[in-house]
Amino acid sequence: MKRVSLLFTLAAAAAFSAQAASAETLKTIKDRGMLSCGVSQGLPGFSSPDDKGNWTGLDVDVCRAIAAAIFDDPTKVKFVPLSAKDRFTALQSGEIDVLSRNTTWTLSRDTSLGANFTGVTYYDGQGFLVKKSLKVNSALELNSASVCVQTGTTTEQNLADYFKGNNMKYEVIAFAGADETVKAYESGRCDVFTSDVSQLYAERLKLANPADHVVLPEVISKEPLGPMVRHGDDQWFDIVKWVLFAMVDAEEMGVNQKNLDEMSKSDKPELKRAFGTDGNLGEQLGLTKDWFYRIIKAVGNYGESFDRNVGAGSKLQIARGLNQLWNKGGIQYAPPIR
Ligand SMILES: N[C@@H](CCC(=O)N[C@@H](CS)C(=O)NCC(=O)O)C(=O)O
Repeated sequence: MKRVSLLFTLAAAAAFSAQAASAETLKTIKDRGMLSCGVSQGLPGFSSPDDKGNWTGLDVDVCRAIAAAIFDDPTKVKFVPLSAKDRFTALQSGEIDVLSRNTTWTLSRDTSLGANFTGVTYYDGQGFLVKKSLKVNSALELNSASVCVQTGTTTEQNLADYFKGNNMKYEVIAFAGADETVKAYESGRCDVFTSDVSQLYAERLKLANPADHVVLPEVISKEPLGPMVRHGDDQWFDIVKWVLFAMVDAEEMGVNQKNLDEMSKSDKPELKRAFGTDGNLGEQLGLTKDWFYRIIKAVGNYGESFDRNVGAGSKLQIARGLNQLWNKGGIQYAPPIR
């Protein structure tokens, strides 16, 4: 009997200390009064600042949605611009609470960085941008090309695989930052610029004459992009996961920024659970009952964020494609809020 109760006490203590440790990130953020979010150094549609330092983008919306869930205020975010090379160290060191920076989920990143991916905000793939004047129609015509690429990316690795796999030669010209890479391409230091396709569209907008450049049809890799959190705080891991899921589920349930107030009064069981008028799911996450309302009020559902930042309502005009909801022909799918 004694032994059993000792074991029980030990188990309870372990559970308690795990809970205490797990509350750290949320507590740190609340004490600081601000979420620290790692983003790119300026990638239109995903994360870029305007001339007043106001950040927008699909990756930025994830940060704003998390801040809204915690503080009911999407402006309580400190954006930390990070190069591809420096992004993981910033997460490991605790400089940022979450990395939301067009980062591809791979096995080695998931296992070797002391961090976890929390979901997929954008299903991407790698492509090539060339000048139309080069008269190239396919990536398979790029034998002996010089290719501009950013260091510390999956892009560098896929580039090697693709050229090797197709018995083609190439010269790599690598840079640490996106701007340098694109400038080098524009000034003719290389024939090709390679990156995630969404980024090719985004970076093409920065060129003097975007219409002089074409994205080749080949997509040579899978680049599921998503936010990352440090290992060791499962509550925080859950929060970041479910903020993203809330945005996707809201779209599926037909909840958007315009009809939010009306929908929050609905009698539908799934809506009552999401809005916290039935149960306490938000509190189970360590947030408040109205967490879902706060998120959608701040950034809208996933589809609204997609359209505004990279889709039909944006300069990028990217089609939903794979990023459409699973029941509309795409693969965006979130577990149920229940
Ligand atoms: N998704 C790839 C590529 C990410 C990446 O950093 N791509 C460059 C290509 S332009 C970029 O976004 N740079 C933006 C920046 O450095 O701010 C990865 O996770 O490694």
